[in-house]
Amino acid sequence: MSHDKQRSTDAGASSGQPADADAEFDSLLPGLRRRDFVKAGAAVGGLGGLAGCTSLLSDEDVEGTASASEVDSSVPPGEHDEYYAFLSGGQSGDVRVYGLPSMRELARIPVFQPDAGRGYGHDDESRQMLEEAGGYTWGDTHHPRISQTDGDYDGRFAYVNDKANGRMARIDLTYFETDAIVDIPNQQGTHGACAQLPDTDLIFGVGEFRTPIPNDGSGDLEDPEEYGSVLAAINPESMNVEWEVLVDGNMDNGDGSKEGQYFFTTGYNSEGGVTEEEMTRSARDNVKAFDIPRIEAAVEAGDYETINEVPVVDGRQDSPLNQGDEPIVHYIPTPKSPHGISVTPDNQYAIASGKLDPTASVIDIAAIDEVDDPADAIVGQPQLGLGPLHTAYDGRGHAYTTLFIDSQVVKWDIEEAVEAEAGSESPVIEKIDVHYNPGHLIAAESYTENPAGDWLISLNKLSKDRFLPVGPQHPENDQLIYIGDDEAGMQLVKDSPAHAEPHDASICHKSKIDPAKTYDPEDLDLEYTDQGEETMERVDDDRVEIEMYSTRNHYGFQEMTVREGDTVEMQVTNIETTSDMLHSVAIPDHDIHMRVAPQETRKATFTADEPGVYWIYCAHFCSALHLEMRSRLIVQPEE
Ligand code: RUQ
Ligand code: CUA
Repeated sequence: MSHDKQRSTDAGASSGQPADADAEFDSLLPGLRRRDFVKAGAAVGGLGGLAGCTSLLSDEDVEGTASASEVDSSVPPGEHDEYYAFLSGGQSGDVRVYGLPSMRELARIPVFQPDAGRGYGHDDESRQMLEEAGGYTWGDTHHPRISQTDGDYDGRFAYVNDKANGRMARIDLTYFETDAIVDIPNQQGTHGACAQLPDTDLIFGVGEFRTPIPNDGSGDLEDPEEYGSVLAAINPESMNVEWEVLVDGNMDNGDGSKEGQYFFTTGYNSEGGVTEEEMTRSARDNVKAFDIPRIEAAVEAGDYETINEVPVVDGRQDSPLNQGDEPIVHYIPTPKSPHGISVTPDNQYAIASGKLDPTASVIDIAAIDEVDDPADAIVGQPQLGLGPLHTAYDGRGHAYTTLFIDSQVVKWDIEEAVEAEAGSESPVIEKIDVHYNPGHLIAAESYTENPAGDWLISLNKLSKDRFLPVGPQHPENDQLIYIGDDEAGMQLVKDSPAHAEPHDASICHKSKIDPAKTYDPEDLDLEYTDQGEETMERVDDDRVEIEMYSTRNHYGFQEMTVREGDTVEMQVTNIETTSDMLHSVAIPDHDIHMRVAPQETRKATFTADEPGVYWIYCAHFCSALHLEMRSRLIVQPEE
């Protein structure tokens, strides 16, 4: 079977969609027909061995699919994984925690959506947080990034964007729960998310959708020339937006340089178009390099306009702040609608993937401020394959880039790419087929200064025929690839079906995260109610306050009687000290499932608006007498 044929079977016949994508791609790249490219690409695949060596192999040798693997990825029953992987949940609005290399899903952390499994959005505090963040029932998480200190994961927090509603959330990694959400003013389509490194001094939200700013109907809504998008800098402690920078064109993904000076974003639609055709017209867009100290100096100097209470600095190309040789934003012309960008672990390069161009652009970070023509900061442009999207690192000088259209991951040599001619394929070491159409990929600790270099996950958008069919919506397929053996090459280890729709991930060694076993009551705002301290009080004509505990197998009150129309504030402490001994307060017909983990106190406020008897019960299976763990809520009819 020729490589070409296989591709069309893989990508075309079973779904139809990628074939269309190819056709589209052809139209975007006149002069480079897809088929020609695949032929050319075939010459450089195979197991090239060590960095930079590429061997010329025949078509047969480059199928690339390592179907079986000798790599031991087994994690026997009862044993623990080596890594935590945090995967975004896309339009499900959550972040998933996997163990690696088993790819077992250990937890789902709800972020932008209520989740009864964890009582999230069911108690007053989390409900209020979701309400104050806009009151939406969903979000679209793409880029989970773990906080760093000194260029390494510190295990304190993870941050993740909401593309749908322009928000950024923080997850506390002591409790593995969302503890803050900011609704970012002046920004729609918060896409890229990343920290200022090496110490997580700022979190950046990258605005993708161009809108009038402010978007309140006051300006000309019809004229796209009047639209803009901003980069938002968020304080990681207070989660307030400190400042924003207005730029030309769409932005997309982002990553920070390792020493804190730059934040990079890719961007498409420098054309400022509003239709697909307009957005893809020009052959070049740009990478923006935001000079953070200069932007902060401009804010300091009062060089901004306050819009929706946020200082907005003008970073457009014709801004006075961008004239002269100390611009606040460098616009580096890059082919064509570049998508992913990531900084190499040694901070030498920022690598942007071409998306609609088969190359990646290697930007020399030290050169950005030296060159007269920003284009000269690009020191390498290897030809990788079709639809390059995202790049990860192994810490041994190799880059790994997803090829969306080719359904492959390509491994290439970064220094070789700098030495080779632009457009050369010689930096390519090998390619491996993935199934199918990968978006992101992530290597263990790739975002730190010291990647681990052993495991890589390719987050594939389509799974098609890989699993039992479950109706028209298929799972995604996150594939585990071993990259620890340069001689043997990349080895596909396992498929892992995923609920819609992981985008990106961060992988962190287990030694860097220290999750709590029980809650520390000191960390919570609500007061602890021990056995014997339970109270039930009518504080008002129509308000009852209850404070009680829960333990195996009962609640502080066997029954609670209130009047129809009462507002009931029910606070519950789980007084268990044993890890994993959860209880909950499920109230039939009141839409409440309040979870209480050991030593945790939560409160839910509700209206008792229908007279009757409601059996409060515990929904976490806690003991043999779990079913008996109940209490009656008696709502007396109004007289
Ligand atoms: S994006 S599949 Cu939202 Cu990170 Cu590139
Ligand atoms: Cu407590 Cu079930």
